[in-house]
Amino acid sequence: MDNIKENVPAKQPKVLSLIQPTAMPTLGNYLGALKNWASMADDYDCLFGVADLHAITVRHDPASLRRQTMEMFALLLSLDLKPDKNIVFIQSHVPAHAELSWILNCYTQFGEASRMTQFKEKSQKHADNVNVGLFTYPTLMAADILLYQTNYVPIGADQKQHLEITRDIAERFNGIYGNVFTVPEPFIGKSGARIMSLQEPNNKMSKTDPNPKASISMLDTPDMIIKKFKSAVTDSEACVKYAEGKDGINNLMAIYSCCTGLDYAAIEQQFEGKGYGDFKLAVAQAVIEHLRPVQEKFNSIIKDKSYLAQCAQNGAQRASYAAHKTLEKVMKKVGFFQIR
Ligand code: ATP
Ligand code: LTN
Repeated sequence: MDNIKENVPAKQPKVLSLIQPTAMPTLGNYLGALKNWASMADDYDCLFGVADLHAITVRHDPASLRRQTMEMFALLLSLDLKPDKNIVFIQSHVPAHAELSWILNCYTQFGEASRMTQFKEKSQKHADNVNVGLFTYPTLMAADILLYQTNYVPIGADQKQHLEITRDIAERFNGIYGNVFTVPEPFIGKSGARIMSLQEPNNKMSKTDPNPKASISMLDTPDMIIKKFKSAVTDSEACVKYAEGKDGINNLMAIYSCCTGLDYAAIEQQFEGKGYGDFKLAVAQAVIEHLRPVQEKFNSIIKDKSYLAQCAQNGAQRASYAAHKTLEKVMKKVGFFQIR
């Protein structure tokens, strides 16, 4: 009996995170978020997905959304996310997300949704299209998370408020109907992995920055990467040292550290007496090597449309199965008439 127990794999805590297919991710998204996903793939029972339903909360071009969703999905398959063990899927392929989000809307107060800073920022940025979907963005995100009884949600600091409202909604629902939802915890990576713009190093590197020199896309070629690092903004000290006021160099050191595993003292030692030109080239080379395996895998996967379709279907089926257990329980609790 004991032997049988030993052979049964222990149940792993559940992890879920999604990314919007609004543009090809940057080196910032990779080092700050996607690389963390890959590092959790072995030790947790993970679901990773493309948040295409969230992407239509701002005006978009349908053809671009279709292409970007496929590219984002192919990119997720190119990371070491263990898709045989974990679930990699596209949000709109699992109708339970939209169904649960409607129910959660009815357990979310107008006032609490109005306090979301992302809603306030995006309503200002897209003043001509302040749609109701933008307002209920957090309840869809809560549905993503709560459907799978998620324990941990890897997110950037900007999404913390959305996780807090998710916890509030879950606790409120549980308070009325008993233990229906697991109350999730945020999993925020090291702040060291906040990568800044190469042109304005006190702003974060962002995939929608209109200046192409400011960010490294995950699919940039080696030549583009070298060019962008050569033109990265630094300072006039010509000394590779991590210090206050040296935002440009600090950022390059953070990137180099993430890609090589070296700490700042080791980097300072390696570049002692050398100029910024040498350092920038070394950072560019480290990034090129770091992205190379992901790019190679992406380039072969994106060409294989039938493999992509097969993976998307597999992800959708497995996610739907997992989501349904919670959705059915919720529907029963709120009193919907059940046929069976
Ligand atoms: P946008 O340009 O549309 O604001 P973004 O590049 O900021 O997008 P998001 O889609 O908002 O990226 O975020 C995806 C994930 O990447 C989040 O977990 C976020 O915290 C993380 N992330 C985004 N930018 C950075 C960055 N510069 N450094 C580290 N992590 C980042
Ligand atoms: N809002 C997130 C993307 C997102 C997400 C989620 C993250 C949608 N659903 C569920 C974690 C869990 C963003 O813009 N980064």
